[in-house]
This record gives sequence, C-alpha cells and structure tokens, in this order.
Amino acid sequence: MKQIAGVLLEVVQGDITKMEVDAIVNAANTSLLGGGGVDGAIHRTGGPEILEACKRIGGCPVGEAVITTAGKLKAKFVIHTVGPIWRGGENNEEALLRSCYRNSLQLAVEHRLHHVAFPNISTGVYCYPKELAAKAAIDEVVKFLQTNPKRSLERIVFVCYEPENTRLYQDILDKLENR
Ligand code: AR6
Repeated sequence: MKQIAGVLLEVVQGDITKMEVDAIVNAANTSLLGGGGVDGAIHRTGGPEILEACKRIGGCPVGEAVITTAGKLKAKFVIHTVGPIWRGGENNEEALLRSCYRNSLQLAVEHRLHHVAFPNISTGVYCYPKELAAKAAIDEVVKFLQTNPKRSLERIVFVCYEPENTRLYQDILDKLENR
C-alpha cells in the first residue's frame, strides 16, 4: 500500500466484480455491448441493467470512459473504458492506455467518488504487454493525483486477476515513494 497526495494505492489479487467500492472500472470495447474477460464477468454478475445503460449511451471511443449503474454488483457504479489493442507499441497505445486511467479517474471525481477499483486494462484479449501496462497505469494514476489536488478520491485499488500482474504491480508500488 502506498500513499500518494493523500490517496491510498493498493494492489489486490482477485475478481473485480466482488469489490465493495464506489466504482469498478470495466475494460470494455467500443460497442459497450459486452464481451469476454472482465467485461463478460461484470455484465454476468451485474445483470441486464448495466447493458441497458450501455445501450442508451451507444458506444465509447478508445481511451475514453463512460459511467453507468452497477446493477446487482456491490459497487455503486461501473466506469466503462476502452483500452487500445496492442499493435506493436508504435500506434499510440501507451497514450491511449494512459488516457483510459486518466479519464476514468476524471469521471470518478466528477461523481465525487472516494473508492475506485481498476482491472489491468488491455492486458488480456487486447494483448498489451503486462509490465508496460502496469508501469503506464501506475504512473498515470500518480500523475493524476499529483496534478488534481482538489478531489474526492481516497483509495484506488488495482485488482489483478493473474498472479503475474499482482507481482508486477506490487514491485512497482514498492519502489514508489510515499508522496
Ligand atoms: N476481475 C478482474 N480482472 C479480470 C477478471 C475479473 N473478473 N477477468 C479477467 N480479468 P480482458 P482487455 C483480467 O481480456 O485486454 C473483452 O471481450 C485479465 O486477466 O478482460 O482490455 C472486451 O469486451 C486481464 O489481466 O480486457 C473487449 O472486447 C485484464 O482483466 C476486450 O475483451 C484485462 O483483460 C478488452 O480486452
């Protein structure tokens, strides 16, 4: 656990659908109509209310984020963001992945949320290399917290489904200085 600009950053291994937080972030696709991986798990567990809300929104570009009800999930909201598909690393992937984290946090702040959980966006079906994704994710979250001093956030959890990601996130967080 680390504290950055008064916000706790934490790594948890497990299933994001079980998190009791204000919002869980979904690694969605541009249609917002569901899919496999964490997206499938969120829609399965949260029920049809989430899909109905996504249909009303109608889609989301890569790197952006939208917010809906969390249906039957323990969380209050789902923030759906669309990560980039990894295509070798020279197609703006890092900037787009960073903007997923930044725009999700921006939405959380606009809704005055305190506690947000992120999955490892793009590192499954979208094949983003895990270590590069972890570094970009943590760095962008830290930057956001340092440049947005007035905000509701108190705690941010990186929920890792795979042990390899848990280890990567833990290593990077351990090396961060409390700021
Ligand atoms: N809780 C937390 N993390 C999970 C869970 C879960 N229940 N299930 C999987 N993960 P992915 P992407 C991890 O493929 O790469 C979907 O079809 C998983 O181990 O879910 O951004 C969408 O509709 C991995 O580390 O998302 C899109 O079409 C991470 O979540 C596409 O996949 C992300 O893997 C998005 O691909």
